[in-house]
Amino acid sequence: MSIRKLPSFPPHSISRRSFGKYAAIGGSSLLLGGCGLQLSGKFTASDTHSNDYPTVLAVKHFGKLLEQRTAGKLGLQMYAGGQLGNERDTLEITTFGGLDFNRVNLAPLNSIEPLTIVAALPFLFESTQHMRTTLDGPIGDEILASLEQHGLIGLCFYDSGARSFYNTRGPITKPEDMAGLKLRVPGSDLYVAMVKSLGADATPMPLDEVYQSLAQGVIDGAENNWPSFESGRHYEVATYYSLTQHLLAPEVFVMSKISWDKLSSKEQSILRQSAKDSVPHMRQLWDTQVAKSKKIVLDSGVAVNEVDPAAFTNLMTGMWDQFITTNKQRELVDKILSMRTGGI
Ligand code: GTR
Repeated sequence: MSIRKLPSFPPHSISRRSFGKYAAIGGSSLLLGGCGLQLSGKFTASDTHSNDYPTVLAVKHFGKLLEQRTAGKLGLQMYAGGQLGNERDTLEITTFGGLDFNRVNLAPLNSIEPLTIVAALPFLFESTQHMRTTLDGPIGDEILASLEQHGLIGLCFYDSGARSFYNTRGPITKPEDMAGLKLRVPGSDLYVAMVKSLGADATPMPLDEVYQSLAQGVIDGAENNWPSFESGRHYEVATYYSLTQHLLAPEVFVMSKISWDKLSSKEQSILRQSAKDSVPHMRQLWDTQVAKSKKIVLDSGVAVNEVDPAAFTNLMTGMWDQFITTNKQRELVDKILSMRTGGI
């Protein structure tokens, strides 16, 4: 009798809210059975963002390529807007094969796989180009491959721009301005430490709770890129956006290893190639969306300010060593630094 090794997800229970959403589309019994939903004969995919967000459009584009290249045998049904739950919950469901695909940020993977921490370090990438070149090559492939032991097939990275702080109180120009601010972060110890290193308080919380928490004063601010700041309507309540640009961490597109293992090797290679081919398309969508979101935010009267990055860089890179604890992580960080054109 063969015993299937379960993915090494850290202790966590799927929230009742996510489980309810998931069960509503017929997933509860399948969750226990550990096989993909395959409603209407199609693979299922989850994304926290709304239907017109670049990550969602890119995954749909991937689905079309897959359908064309397999003469309609394989296709995809997207559940956008967090319909099936938050990223952490849906990731766990994906590892158990209850969902076939998931597009998430690196943050929820940080507690699962140490190599994902590398690409999520603040002020590591000097530019979008540096991030793209690094992750398009062997370093990116190594990080994606590290997910397999956790029940996930890493397919590709997507752009996520630069994350900066926004809040309801006033402009942040130096770390001292952040003292006492209560800032939302995704559920990742790395993010908590980043915010603490600047002297603010960190509150981990799923993305879909941020708008209301800002409006009710439960938190003073958060950090994210232009498109998320805009599409979540956070700019309507947090009217100060301070361009710290501390993180250029990418998004990741993953597949359940359980679903993957059911495919022939020919189908697997078509699928992998289709994911890679969706990346240039996503980058175009992304650049267009950043420009659109910027305009909406600026037109709304949000006070946007530049910062002198030096003080932020010193404090935030000062905490790298807490998280870079293995030789492999160190090796990748050193390689990434050596690929900077502006020097280390
Ligand atoms: C966005 C990202 C989401 C999610 C979100 C967050 O930029 O696209 O996947 O991670 O940030 O802050 O939770």
